[in-house]
Amino acid sequence: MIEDSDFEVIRFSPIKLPYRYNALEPYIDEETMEIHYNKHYLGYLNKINALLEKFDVNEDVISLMQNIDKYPIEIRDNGGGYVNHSLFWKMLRPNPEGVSNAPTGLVMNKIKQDFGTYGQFKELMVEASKRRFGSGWLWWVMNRDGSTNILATPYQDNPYMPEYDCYPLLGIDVWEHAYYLKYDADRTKYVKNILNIINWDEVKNRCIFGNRSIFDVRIIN
Ligand code: MN3
Repeated sequence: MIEDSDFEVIRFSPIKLPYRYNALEPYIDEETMEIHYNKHYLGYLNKINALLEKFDVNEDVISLMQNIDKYPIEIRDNGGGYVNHSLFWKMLRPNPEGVSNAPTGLVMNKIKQDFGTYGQFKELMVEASKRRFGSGWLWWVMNRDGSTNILATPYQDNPYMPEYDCYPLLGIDVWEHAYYLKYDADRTKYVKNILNIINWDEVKNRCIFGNRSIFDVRIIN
């Protein structure tokens, strides 16, 4: 039985970065990672914890996202920021030698089924990232019927929120703070490059869990 790590791990406490700040080079530089983790991520975490106390919120993290319309916008922004980055750190892995990082097995089969080829999947990711004007996130998501598609959300919105109502398989931060030190304004180059460090094992686990029971869990919850 595969546990859904979103429920097990994300409880408004910091996810430890599963690699060193410089481990994602040459694709993401050390300074960007250090600022992104300590300033941005821990900033969202501190703010959401203060807001939960202020508004006396007692929901678990995922329920909070699913019911986000009941809460003030600061909870949406900081709670979303906390959840999205907690997922994001685990979706990356080092690839210092720059070896080929195409998905395999179950993930590749799902991509072929829904997008034709991995090349087309990558193209659609890049296109969606261009259409997201301003800050946001790029996602590969699973719908309730098991189909998947690419989604770009504004600010710190995420697929759990009711207007999207789907399950995140892969998420990529496309805020400028995620890439501008190394890529300047070239979001396209950043998105193409980050595909070299996607942790497809993590994505595979999410595919299996999403496929099996995420929506049942959500209903019970
Ligand atoms: Mn960010």
